[in-house]
Amino acid sequence: MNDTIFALATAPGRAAVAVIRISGPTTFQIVRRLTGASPRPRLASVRRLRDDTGVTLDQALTLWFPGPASYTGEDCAELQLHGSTAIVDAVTAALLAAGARLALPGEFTRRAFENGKLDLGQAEAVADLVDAETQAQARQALGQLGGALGRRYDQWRDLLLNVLALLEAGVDFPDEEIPPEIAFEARDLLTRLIGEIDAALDDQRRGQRVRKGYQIAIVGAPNAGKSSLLNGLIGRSVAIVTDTPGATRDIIEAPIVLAGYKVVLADMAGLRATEDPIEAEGVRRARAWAESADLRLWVVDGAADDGWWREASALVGRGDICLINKFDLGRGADGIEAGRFAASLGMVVWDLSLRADGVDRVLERLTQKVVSDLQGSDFPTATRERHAGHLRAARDHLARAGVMLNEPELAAEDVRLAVRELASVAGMLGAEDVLGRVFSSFCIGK
Ligand SMILES: Nc1nc2c(ncn2[C@@H]2O[C@H](COP(=O)(O)OP(=O)(O)OP(=O)(O)O)[C@@H](O)[C@H]2O)c(=O)[nH]1
Ligand SMILES: [Mg+2]
Repeated sequence: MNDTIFALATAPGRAAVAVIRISGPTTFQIVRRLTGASPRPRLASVRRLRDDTGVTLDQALTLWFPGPASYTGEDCAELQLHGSTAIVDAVTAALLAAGARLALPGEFTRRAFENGKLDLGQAEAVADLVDAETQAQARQALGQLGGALGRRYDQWRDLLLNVLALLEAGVDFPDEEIPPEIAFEARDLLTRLIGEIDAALDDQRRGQRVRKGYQIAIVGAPNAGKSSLLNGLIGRSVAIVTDTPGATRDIIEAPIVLAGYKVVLADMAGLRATEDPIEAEGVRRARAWAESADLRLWVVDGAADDGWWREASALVGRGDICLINKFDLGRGADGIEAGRFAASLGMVVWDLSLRADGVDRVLERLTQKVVSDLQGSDFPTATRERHAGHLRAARDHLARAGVMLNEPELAAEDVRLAVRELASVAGMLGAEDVLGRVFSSFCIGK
């Protein structure tokens, strides 16, 4: 059986109220020992808390939730204390003396998961909800907490169980080929499922982008106006702007919120071949960041004709944005050639001047771009790489099953493995190390 755990559920430090949560088999005795009275289920009562020597520790609002109708499914209690460090410390000492121990990060939610109160996707959603900084992140986490993720996987599992039933019928004809109508129906279901999983995998970055923030790399040659753009977009001068090329070396990341979505902008070193080892390291880091970003904003000095625009041309592609800057200085060969090159790749090209009204125009169009990339009518099927990994593995098993329908026993084995992969997303086959990894990222008290 589990022991009894407790933790401060509110942020540490001075506050009006501090909430300590307790969960486990001896919760009732512990609350009675501290308050001198038996708690009543789901009823708030103001009680004087005392330690074993009878010294009053605080006057607190106490709540008692007998299991299984509680967050963890175990007996739980909440002590709403006056929010001073002194009181929290004194009550902590009294709880330790009463035999409870401090909870590990995520341990309450882990117990809820183990008692069947939540599936693993919902438990992850609890952590995401606590971490949410934008409304879009909170909305996504709430959808996942409401079971939106789990329902998709349940539907797929049901379909696969139908396929298994078909294949098992095929196994009953040991000496013959699997009857063609059964093979046909099984293949049909498998193809449909593989198509749906492929679509979900295509879509999987959307869920992760909302959760982690949409990463935009501001790339380009030195002196193009990258740092000017970053400063303009965030409305503060965090990056140094000078007319000396090669000013920026480190990656400067700045979070902003566009239409409720978290976006991370990164300004970086201008790309060029250089002898300076510090600048060269900056260029190497810039390339790496830009390659893994969700979008590259390619800034070109449109008035130049030194050909430096070519330095970034291998990094960008369709879906990225080419921003030809310094319109106020007129157009040099670079602006014209880079614009043609970008258009030939199917990139969007914005011709503007950051000195004039360019920043506002970028902000407006960038917001549209982020909304159209992140908004979806469906709940995303994968909000973490863990989900996508199981989806890819399930898809591989189904593809193998599809070409082995003539050997229904082997095909059925692959379908069973695919079912396992899908079930793992909800944590139904939770391997200990996976659970450990998921719950250790929580804060204590959740
Ligand atoms: N005339 C004009 N100058 C601009 C415009 N945008 C930026 N500049 C100037 O161009 C110079 C370089 O700007 P930065 O923002 O530092 O360029 P960068 O791309 O960050 O340069 P590195 O950090 O060296 O790679 C500065 O002197 C800016 O004031 C513009 O629209 N018009
Ligand atoms: Mg710069």
